[in-house]
Amino acid sequence: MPYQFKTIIEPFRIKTVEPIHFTTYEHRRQALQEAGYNLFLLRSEDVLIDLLTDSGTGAMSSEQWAGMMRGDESYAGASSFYRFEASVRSITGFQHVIPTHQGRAAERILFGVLCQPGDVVPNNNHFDTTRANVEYRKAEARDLVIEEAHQPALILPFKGNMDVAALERTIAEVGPDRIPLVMLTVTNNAGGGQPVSMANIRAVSEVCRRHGILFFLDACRFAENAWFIKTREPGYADKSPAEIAREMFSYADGCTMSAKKDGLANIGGFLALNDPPYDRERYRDLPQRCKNQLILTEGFPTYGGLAGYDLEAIAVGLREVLQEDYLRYRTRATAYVGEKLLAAGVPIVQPPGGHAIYIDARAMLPHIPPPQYPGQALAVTMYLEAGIRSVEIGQVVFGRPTADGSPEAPVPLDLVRLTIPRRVYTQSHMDYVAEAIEYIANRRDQIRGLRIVWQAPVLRHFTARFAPL
Ligand code: P70
Repeated sequence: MPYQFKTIIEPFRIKTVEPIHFTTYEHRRQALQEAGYNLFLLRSEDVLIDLLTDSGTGAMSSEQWAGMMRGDESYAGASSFYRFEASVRSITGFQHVIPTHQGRAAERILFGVLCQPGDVVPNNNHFDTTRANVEYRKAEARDLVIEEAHQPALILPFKGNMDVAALERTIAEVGPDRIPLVMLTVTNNAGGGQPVSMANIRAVSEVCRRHGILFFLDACRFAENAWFIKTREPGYADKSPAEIAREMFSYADGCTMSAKKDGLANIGGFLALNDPPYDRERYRDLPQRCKNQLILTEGFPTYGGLAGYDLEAIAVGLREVLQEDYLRYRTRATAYVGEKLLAAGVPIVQPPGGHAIYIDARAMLPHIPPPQYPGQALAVTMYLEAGIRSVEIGQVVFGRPTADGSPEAPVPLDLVRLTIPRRVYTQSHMDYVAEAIEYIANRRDQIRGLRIVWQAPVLRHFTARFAPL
């Protein structure tokens, strides 16, 4: 037997490099002040290591760049579209493939066509734009993740699962007529990047079918979810990630997708669906009505707001993301950061997710109450001390201001997400991140909370301005 080496290495070598920018403490202090302590408002040149998001920030492969040269920029019927459609169909099995400029455009089209005021849309956890697009239709976005997901330190293989009994109760209470669809977000981004098991996907699908309700996956990180099923769920060890992904999609009627994540592309997304199997008035001609909306705001159905070369990059990326070498490295690289932080005594959401490590800021900074945004305070400190840009996923993203200016009701978790772009940073970058966070953790008592001085009525985290307390 040949020796099995234990070190999991990056399954690529680097052909193009991009400099990153070192700045002084004083420069960062100034930049923060000008940005109103909102890391979204920083210039990227002022950031050393950018862990704001894994969305659109990945490095493309030589095969993807080669595909881009093949891009057919015809307005209608471009060959790039047919390659894109074939790739999406082979992975998802869905009949209708509608390209969009990113995930939220697919959400807006789907919810715009399906949702009416007073409806309820259950999900394990809606992510920010998904919730906003449901609420924009005056429908309720209801989170039904299992109770255990609210205990950050608890280790469970599938903490992204939906509470199926809670789904049954919701349907009984609201009535199936007011539930246009049920969604599952794989992996569960708002809840720590935790996966959903195949058994849970199947169970949710069965409930939906029994009540004649459409079931969609928010599939942004479907490949990472498939890998966790392969490595954690009995019966899947010998199946390929592609086979597992295909089974995941087989239980759903459609999906929304941001190709900026597991599409390994810098822009793009899609809505893919089958003809609804139920005879309900609001499902009539659903794919066609989605395409009509697409033409109104995104573009003709064979490009949907994307260039031909974007469609090519996605077509190739969707296949590369399912390669075992890639997924083994991807999940290992993320877990590596988590293990280093745990060893330094930093509380994180356990077990490590696929695309990010989530620091439990409420546990780390117990002296800062939720209405003073402990996650934002930690994220700001990480930038100030080390030039690292992370993102708060907690009170700032999901909290809502009160009408009378009294303290906001606390949301379940205050997390800071260290989001790892795909195929971009090396192990030494992550060693630096871990060292910086350990340094900050040792001085955590000195961190103070913030207050919001300005906020937009929806998706406030992108543009809000803060002041230190
Ligand atoms: C992220 C970005 C996007 C997203 C998602 C899920 C589960 C849909 C979408 C929308 C958003 C973000 C958050 C903080 C900082 C920067 C960006 N998630 N569903 O990083 O897709 O962005 O293509 O419209 O995670 O998690 P799209």
